Amino acid sequence: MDLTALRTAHPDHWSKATAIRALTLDAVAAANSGHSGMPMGMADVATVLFEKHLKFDAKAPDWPDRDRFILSAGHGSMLLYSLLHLTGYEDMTLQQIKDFRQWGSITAGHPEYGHAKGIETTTGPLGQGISNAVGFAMAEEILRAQYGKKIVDHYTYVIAGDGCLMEGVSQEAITLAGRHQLSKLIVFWDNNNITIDGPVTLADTTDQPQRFKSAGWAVIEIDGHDPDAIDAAITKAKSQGKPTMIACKTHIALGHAAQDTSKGHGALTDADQMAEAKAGYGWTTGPFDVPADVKAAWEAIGIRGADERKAWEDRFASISGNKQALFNRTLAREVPKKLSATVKAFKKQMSESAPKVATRAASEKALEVINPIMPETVGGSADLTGSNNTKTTDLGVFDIDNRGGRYIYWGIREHGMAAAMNGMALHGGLRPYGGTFMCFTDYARPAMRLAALMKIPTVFVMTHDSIGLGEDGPTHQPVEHLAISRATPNTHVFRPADAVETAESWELALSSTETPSVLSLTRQGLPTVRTEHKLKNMTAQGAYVLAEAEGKRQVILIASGSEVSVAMDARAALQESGIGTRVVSMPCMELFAEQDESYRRKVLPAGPVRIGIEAAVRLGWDRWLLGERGKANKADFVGMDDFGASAPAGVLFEKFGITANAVVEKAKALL
Ligand SMILES: Cc1ncc(C[n+]2csc(CCOP(=O)(O)OP(=O)(O)O)c2C)c(N)n1
Repeated sequence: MDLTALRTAHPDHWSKATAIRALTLDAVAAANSGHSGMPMGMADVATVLFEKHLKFDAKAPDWPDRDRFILSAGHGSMLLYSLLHLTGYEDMTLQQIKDFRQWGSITAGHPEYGHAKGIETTTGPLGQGISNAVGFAMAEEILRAQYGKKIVDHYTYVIAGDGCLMEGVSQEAITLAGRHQLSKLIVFWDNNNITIDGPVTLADTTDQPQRFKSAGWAVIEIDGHDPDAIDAAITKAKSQGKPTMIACKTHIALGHAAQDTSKGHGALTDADQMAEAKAGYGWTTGPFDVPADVKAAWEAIGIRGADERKAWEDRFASISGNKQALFNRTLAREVPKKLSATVKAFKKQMSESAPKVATRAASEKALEVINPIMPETVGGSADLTGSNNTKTTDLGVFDIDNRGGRYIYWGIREHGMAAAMNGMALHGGLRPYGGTFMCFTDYARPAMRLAALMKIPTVFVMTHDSIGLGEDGPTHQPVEHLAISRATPNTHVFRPADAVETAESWELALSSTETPSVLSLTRQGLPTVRTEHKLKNMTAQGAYVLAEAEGKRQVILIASGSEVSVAMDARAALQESGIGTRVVSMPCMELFAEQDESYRRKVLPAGPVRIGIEAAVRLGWDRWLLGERGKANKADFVGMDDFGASAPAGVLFEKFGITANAVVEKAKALL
């Protein structure tokens, strides 16, 4: 690579891009870890994007109509941190750059949403960012349909590397974006042919441009170090009428001894080689020292969008007060005032009519009354709409000619759906929920984990939540999935027992501002156990006394979901034998764990025999059985300890011993 030619042809551009390269080298060297090569290779693309195209205002980073910039190749975090620092984002100080990857800094190893303004999503797990971006672009389309182009009109730009494109989830994302002609999604592929183990060709020889084209994208191929070509490509990408992939041929670790090698991917810390690279760039200042004129040029880029932002604010002030209030409310993730009353009325109706319904069907009924009052909900399913019961009558279907549609046919793309839903939640203004079978949380899990880590309230509707799904068999019957979901920090797992608890769970999931929810719902019909109407959202406490013992309390049965009615039947039998039995419904362990000790003690007092009942593995239950004043010789569990089987649900519950009789026997054995 002839650096001198690049430098002399575009001196201003060169010094700005070099500032990114120099800061990256310095920060990685100071941390003695990190990834130098990717920011050094993509500095030219990023510089042109920020200088000429990205609509943003570094002084107003939350401007809702800003373009979104997503660094899918999150290991190149210093690219993003350099850009934010150079353009003048207030929180991204030089000290933060110096503290790259250190305890307490906002400059984590990989960009983390919430650490600093301008980090639109957490990336690092490859493939997530580009998949989030599809959700960002869909959100933009939906909100543009709702508010008009004057208020919502922005692009989503992504930098993705070979790793992102090799990950399976990227295929789901790319084909979705192509199908929906998301023309405001522009992806830069850092085509450097290098990964950690060596050249990409060690493991992959995909023709990426052909791959994108066959998915319905426009593709532009350029030299990723030529600022004119980059500028022209972005301009062209905006007029394609479909998503565009700009294949940028780049050199990883440009100008360093490790250029074009897999060594260049990682931390380049050798002092002599660094000095040599900087000399080649014509960069003469010391570590972390950006010349004042270069910093000033970057800061001018940082405020380039200020006028446009002010004009947007004027336009926003000119729309109706109601629209403004809705926009602000949904952006703040606040629920409408009507939600509480709507859920209460629904609960009353359910308690009074006491239907026998599957909780997936109850969920649909609840959504039928909630969706019309929450225009921010966006539903969907990964090709299981009729099974997940996620579609309600008023949503309309999101499509090329119906951008205001609020239901998304995600296709058989659980992972892509979950990641795109995260993108929608991150974009702001929408509350996505999407369904698949509980067993396939495995397919969505990397994105579910990131929702929890990012503190965003994505809702995962997971139906067919146990052997209760019956004949589809053990391939489809979750046994370990509740435990896995519950093991994830900052995740609420709701397993409602009936239509009333289902509505309460929805109210909590849709009111959450920082915690994703997993709604674990049944395929099979369940009797209503909450036959007495209570205004209070009982699920909010995580667990509560559903039926009190008559006479001396000798047994406490704790159950969730479909097993709450099993517990109620067991209680009836135990009471008949003169054994006072309390039933605790436990729809959400995490919320119960958050309650005061005094409330938990009231629900689970010391003394009585305790039996947990759940058609799933025991993992996670021992806190409630042995802990919380429980005793090993007075506790037992009725559930699954192996995979299920293919048979009618009723037969399975009998054969696996999840019955009222089994509970009664265990209780008597412990007394
Ligand atoms: C899901 C996932 N798997 C593995 C990794 C570890 N990893 C980080 S970067 C990388 C190689 C990525 O190659 P590429 O995207 O070409 O980046 P470049 O070498 O150009 O910096 C790998 C395997 C990861 N971050 N995420």
